Amino acid sequence: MKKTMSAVLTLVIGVSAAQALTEVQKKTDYIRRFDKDGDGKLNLAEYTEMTRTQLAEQNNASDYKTIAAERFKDTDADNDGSVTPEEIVQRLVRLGLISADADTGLPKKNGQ
Ligand SMILES: [Ca+2]
Repeated sequence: MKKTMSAVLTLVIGVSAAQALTEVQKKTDYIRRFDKDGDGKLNLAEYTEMTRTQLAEQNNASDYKTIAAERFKDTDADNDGSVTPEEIVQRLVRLGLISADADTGLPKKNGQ
């Protein structure tokens, strides 16, 4: 998993500040907790569980399935039915929810 983590950080933040690196790293670690089958990405069930947990932490868990489905669709950039940590982090950066060096231009996915 370390190799993938490194690739994620390199792709997502480029030469950005250490603070952004820490933020992306923390988020990626958090996302990986929900990868129950260990394939390196989240399917809808795994993503839904992550969303349910996040909303529960925010005391807003009533409609987590709808919210998860909407977010999952927005996150799954290549429409393959699973979302990678890269796709999740890129969405969060796009929405301004975490910081990264957006000026370098973010890749659409980790293709290599
Ligand atoms: Ca998975």
